[in-house]
Amino acid sequence: MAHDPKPQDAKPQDVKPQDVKPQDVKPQDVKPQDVKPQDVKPQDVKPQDVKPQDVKPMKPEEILKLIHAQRGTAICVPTMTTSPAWRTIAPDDLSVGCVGFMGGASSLGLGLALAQPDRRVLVLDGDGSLLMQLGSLATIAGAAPRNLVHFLFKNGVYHTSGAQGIPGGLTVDFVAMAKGAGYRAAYAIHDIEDFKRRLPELLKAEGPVFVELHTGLSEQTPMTARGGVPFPQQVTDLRAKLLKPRARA
Ligand SMILES: Cc1ncc(C[n+]2csc(CCOP(=O)(O)OP(=O)(O)O)c2C)c(N)n1
Ligand SMILES: [Mg+2]
Repeated sequence: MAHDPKPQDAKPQDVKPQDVKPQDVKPQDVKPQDVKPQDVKPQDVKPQDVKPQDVKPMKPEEILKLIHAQRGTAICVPTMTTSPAWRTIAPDDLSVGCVGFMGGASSLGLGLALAQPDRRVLVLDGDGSLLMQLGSLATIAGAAPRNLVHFLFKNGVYHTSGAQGIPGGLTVDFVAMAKGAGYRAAYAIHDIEDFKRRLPELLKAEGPVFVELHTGLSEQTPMTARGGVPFPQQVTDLRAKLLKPRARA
């Protein structure tokens, strides 16, 4: 006896395009290979779609040299691949690095900013690190330290641990996240000349200020340039410098 056709009996070739209603198509049904270049309109391309090969990313070391030259008496909190470069560029700095506790640089910077309200604190963060402790954006915005500038070195990868892609890669919009969390201001900078022009203002601006820096990979990582002062010793040294009357810049 012939049976009634069941949905599982339908073959793909039995389904005609005109049978498919827009409401039947779910976003997860669209495969990248289904999208043809001619389907993409210029207005569909968002800044976060720009691929690294389209723009020349800034060199982290150049950024750090500019920050070093203009930091004044600021305390700096480098982490991950900004750490070895910062050690070389600013060996006697008022700084304390964050390497053993991934994602802690911004919270460490917040504590320092609250403890030293008359001094600038500059966090030199990694994108993978910030993603790991994203809630720190809201914590910082809530505490609203006027003296904190949060620089994010956005390279799209966990460079220190072998350059694996971070979740979302370069599409993650940290500026929107920082603004959404409540930072007083948040900017993205792609070009070193633009950074040079804007840095003096950024260092004076009322915080918390967030600056997403589009960078390439640094020359060294904490894995290729091991060493440096252990964290507890860095804290002791920084405390001694800060408590000295007229702590040096
Ligand atoms: C909780 C935790 N998970 C993983 C690691 C291993 N780890 C060390 S460095 C690193 C990557 C850091 O990436 P990012 O913050 O983007 O800095 P970059 O190295 O790119 O400068 C990872 C995953 C860690 N240290 N702690
Ligand atoms: Mg990174």
